Formats: sequence, structure tokens, C-alpha cells
Amino acid sequence: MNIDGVELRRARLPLVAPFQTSFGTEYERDVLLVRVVTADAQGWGECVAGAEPLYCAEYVDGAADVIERFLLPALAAAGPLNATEVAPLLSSYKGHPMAKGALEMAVLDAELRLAGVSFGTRLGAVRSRVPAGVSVGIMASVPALLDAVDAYLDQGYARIKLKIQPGWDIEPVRAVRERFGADVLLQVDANTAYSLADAAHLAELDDYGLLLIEQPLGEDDLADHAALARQIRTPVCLDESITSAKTAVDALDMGACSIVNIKAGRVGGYLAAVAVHDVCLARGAAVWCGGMLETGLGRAANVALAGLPGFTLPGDTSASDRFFAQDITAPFVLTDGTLSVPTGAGLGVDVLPDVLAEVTTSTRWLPFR
Ligand code: NPG
Repeated sequence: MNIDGVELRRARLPLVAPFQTSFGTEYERDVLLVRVVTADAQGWGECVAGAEPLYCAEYVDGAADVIERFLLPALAAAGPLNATEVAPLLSSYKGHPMAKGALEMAVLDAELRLAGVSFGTRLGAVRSRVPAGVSVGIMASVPALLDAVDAYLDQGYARIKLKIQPGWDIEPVRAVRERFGADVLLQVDANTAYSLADAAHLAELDDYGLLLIEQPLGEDDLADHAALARQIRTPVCLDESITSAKTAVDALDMGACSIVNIKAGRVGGYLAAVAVHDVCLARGAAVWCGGMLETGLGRAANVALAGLPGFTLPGDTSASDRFFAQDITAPFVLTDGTLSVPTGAGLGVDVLPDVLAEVTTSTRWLPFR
């Protein structure tokens, strides 16, 4: 595929409500979109880096910078290219998986639109609908949390994930179980907020029949996660720690986790995400699709990924209106607790030009030739 150039676009989407995690509170999504343009097609990529380096080292201004200064010149110098060549061409530059993943996603989308093939088909999806979980932020009070969970269950969400941190963990979990019963699929996510010294405290969660506890300890603490996993009955799932198929294999083999959250941006793109899926499936470890407050573009790709056979747990693949009053694509809507995997070419969704224009804060055209 001959690429004419790439447009980097920044857009700002207000969230329907503040979203609080152990690492901070988000009020809006400041998103970097990548549009790859060829003579016959265009393709969209979404960079999931946050405004600040709080979830991981990447942040959106840094991603835009590394793309413009290093990654795009490397692709432009390569001549005609296809999506499988993007990661190898960029591999000499360390880190920046979210920036790299956004570029690969855009190239892949353009390529698949030209070929008339959907993301789901290309990635290996075997399902036409995927169960949708919802991630519920830390709230000001337990009653406020119960109201929020009640509304999500009413909407039909298939699984609830509670964000936790020291001081907001056992009590909210206990309250949700007491109010909504043992049948609700329930899990928690600590985003690295604890240390191994908290093992006895975290073991108190064992009474509540959780599907999993996600990333209780630091990103680099694989050995400590393995030690923790031996001290609690709740299955340990890793998110931040899993940066590649290699780290997934290591983490599973050393018992640091038994379940893996797969986020394409965290591992360098959707093709790498499939590789993580494949090694987990080969080891019999369940995986599920994480979310990073994606617009309809990233959501389309996530839903396609979540259609792969190893995704046996509901993902953070909620409906568009969980985060945005107005998405930049036609909204993903919940039907019987599921989202449908787009079947159109490429991502199978298109941006709404008027909406996109309204939320855009800057655009920059970077020609390849
Ligand atoms: O459904 O898109 C979603 C959000 C799910 O909780 C969610 N994401 O730690 O997994 C996470 C968290 C997150 C959000 C992480 C934004 C980083 C940025």
C-alpha cells in the first residue's frame, strides 16, 4: 500500500461523568487520532495514551511527538507497506506501544477497507456479538456506587468491575454483593495501588466470589504477584504488567496471574494483541478485552478483538454512552448485554464528520512524499 500521508488529529470528548481510578480522575478524553491516507482509501487509528502519564509512562503529547519525529519518518522511508510490517519497522525505537499501535491500527484499517475485509475477520473473531462488562469508578460514597451499579445492571451489563484502592475495597465489594446478590459477575481493579504487605487485607476479598482481582501490585512486580496469588483465593489478573506475548508467557508460567487483560495499545497494536491471545489460549488461561475510554473507532477494534475464541470473560467493552453523550461514530449500543462485532470493511464504522469537526482541537498533515 502506498501511503500519501498521515493526519494527526486531536479531539476532546467530555465524559458523561467523572471517572475515578486509583491513579486519578478523568473528566474528558483528550484523544489523538491517526488517519492514514492512500490514493484509494483512508484508515483510522486511535491512540489510547492518557493526557498524563498516570496509568503508564505514555501520554498523549508524548505519543504525538514520537509519532511525528520518529515513527512516521521510519514508515515514510520504507516505501509501500502493509500492516504486518509496521511493528518490525518501528521496533528499533524503544517503548511507545500506544503510539505504535495507533499507527498500525490506521494502516490495518486502510488495508482492510481496500480489501473489503473486516477487522473481526482479519483478527480471527469467531463471535458476532460479545458480552459487555462495565468499569465502575471510585465513588464519593457506597450509596452512590450502589445507584450506579443498579443502573448498569438495569441496562443489562453482563459483568461489573469495581475500581478499588486502599480505603475503597472490601466495603464497596461487600455492599454490592449484599445488594445485588451472588449471581452478578463481579471483579475488581486496583491499577497497582497495593503492595505485597497488603496480602492479608486483600485476602478478605476471598469471601465475595470475585471473578478476579486485576493488577493489585506494581507493573514490575511479577514475583510479588506470584507470592500474592499463593496467599489469596481470588484469581489474579494482570493488565499493566503484560506488555507483550513474552511477558504474558512469563507471568503465567511463574504463577503471577492466571487471567490476562488484553489491551492492544499496551502491547503495541491489535496484531500483537492477537499474539498475546494466542499464547494465553495455548496455556489455557482466560483473557478478556480491556478498555481505555475509546471512541467508537477504538471500540470497534476492541469488539472485533473480543470476538476471538480465547476471550471467555466479558470485557471492558461497554456501550458508547457509558462514557460519551456523543461519540464520533454511530454509537455502540447494548443489546441483551452484548455489543455486535462490526462486519463492514476495516473497522466497519465511520466517523461522523460534523461531530468530529466539533470536538477537534487541532489537525496536522504530515505528507509521506
Ligand atoms: O471501559 O473503556 C473502558 C474503561 C475501562 O477501567 C477501565 N479502564 O485501568 O483498565 C483500566 C482503565 C483505564 C482507563 C486505564 C483509562 C487507562 C486509561
